[in-house]
Amino acid sequence: VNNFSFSEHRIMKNNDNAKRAAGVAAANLIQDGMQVGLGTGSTAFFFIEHLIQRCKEGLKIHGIASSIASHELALKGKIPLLDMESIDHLDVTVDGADEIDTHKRMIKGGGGAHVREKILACMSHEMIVVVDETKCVERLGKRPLPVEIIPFAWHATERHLNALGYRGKWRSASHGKMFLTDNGNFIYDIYFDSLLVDPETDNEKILGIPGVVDTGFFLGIAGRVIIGYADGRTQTQ
Ligand code: A5P
Repeated sequence: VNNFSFSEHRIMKNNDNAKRAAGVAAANLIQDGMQVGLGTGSTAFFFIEHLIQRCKEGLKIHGIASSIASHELALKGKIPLLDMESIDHLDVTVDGADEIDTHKRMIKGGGGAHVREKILACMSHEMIVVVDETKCVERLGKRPLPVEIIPFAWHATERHLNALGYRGKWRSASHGKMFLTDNGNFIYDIYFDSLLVDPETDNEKILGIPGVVDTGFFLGIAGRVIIGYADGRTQTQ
């Protein structure tokens, strides 16, 4: 039996207590029989970790992961996993965010997994968002907006984005190579000059460019938001 402890393999970071509190609270909402979308990132990690614990204690669920990393984590923890071809809806998806505003609009994709994350969230009866308090903002746009782009179109798409006034940087992996998503695409991170007034319009403009697979905007998708604090408290909105 692989009796692993995830936390032993990670370096504790500043917000880990807050992230863990949110992740654990979300995992405690999962009920027997649910089909659950598993998010990606350091906060979703704590959710999956606690869900594994609950499954070991007898919780009966099925999961489907939004990234190869989360799939491997869940597989290792023996959460029974589904594949996309076998499902047409999910009860709930639990996932983190890079930023979330007062209207529950989000920027996601810091880990480059936002396309699959959005697919699972939109198949779900509810997307539960788990964040530490630093992710909560009045207005979006301080963090870059990840845009997934088909490699064939990278040059044309960048020119098109720039012509519309969106400027950014291609995400690189180690060794200076282009970062590749789980879907085999590139990520262009758009940096905004000022906070966003109308993310819906920005989203439509960017999505209208051929070569763009999807943006990291999640607009009108979030259900409950569980905010974790460093002292272990959580607040649900
Ligand atoms: C993954 O691509 C992202 O959408 C993450 O869900 C988001 O970046 C939040 O990640 P953290 O919980 O690690 O901040």
